[in-house]
Amino acid sequence: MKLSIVLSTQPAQFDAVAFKGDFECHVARIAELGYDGVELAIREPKRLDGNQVVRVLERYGLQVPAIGTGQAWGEEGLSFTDPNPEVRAAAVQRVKEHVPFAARLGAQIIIGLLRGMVKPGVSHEQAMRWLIEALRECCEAAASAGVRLCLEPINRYETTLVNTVAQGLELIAAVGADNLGLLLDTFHMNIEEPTMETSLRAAGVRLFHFHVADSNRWYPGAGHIDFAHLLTVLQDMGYAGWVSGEFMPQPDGDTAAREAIRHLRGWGY
Ligand code: LER
Ligand code: MN
Repeated sequence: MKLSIVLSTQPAQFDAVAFKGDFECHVARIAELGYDGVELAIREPKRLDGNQVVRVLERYGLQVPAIGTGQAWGEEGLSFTDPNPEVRAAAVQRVKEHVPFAARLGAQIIIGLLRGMVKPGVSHEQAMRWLIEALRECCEAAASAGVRLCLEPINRYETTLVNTVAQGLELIAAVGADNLGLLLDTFHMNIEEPTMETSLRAAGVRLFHFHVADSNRWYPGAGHIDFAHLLTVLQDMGYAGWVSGEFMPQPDGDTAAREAIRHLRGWGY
């Protein structure tokens, strides 16, 4: 099973990222620890020196399974479900701007918090209609470049839109695009799903990407989630995607990244 870890290409507020800051130094360390890839968190692709990023990744032999887009929400407040149409359009535009670099890297694009949440004065139904429209437009733009989108169900304390796997699958059916699937994250699943195994199996072939953090959002092995069991389930499902570490830099980023791979590889996957 291929393992990656989330790495931000610029400083960010989101704290469940083990590595932020000096890009090349972190890429070198991630490769040295034995990871196969890095999941890049990118706020604004236009401001990124893509050639430089690719050079560094090639130098250390790392792949990029997915690009995270949540910083555009966290730092700029962009979302698919904002009552202001200009903000919604800017969020869609931002995803479209991720497509060329994602295509170059062979990476998927993650839609996490960029979907937004139900804002005051907006009904849940209206927010869902905006979300479906936005996803259709983004999926169409991505499909022409052969890029897939991963919608991440996120726990109720972070958003009021799409908290569970069942809601994620309903949304995918409503959007009706073959290149839309789910990113499932053990931290959110531990809060929202009755059992992780049943929900993983329900996602089935629509599981495009997988985030791992333990129950406390520390590295796998620091809490009470049974990762040996989950990896067995993924294998049994024929999951051919990546397992990507998204956890807090606790007690520090380096220790967290080292302990995560030791724990996950320790089961022989
Ligand atoms: C992003 O992948 C995530 O899991 C969210 O919790 C972001 O807040
Ligand atoms: Mn996640």
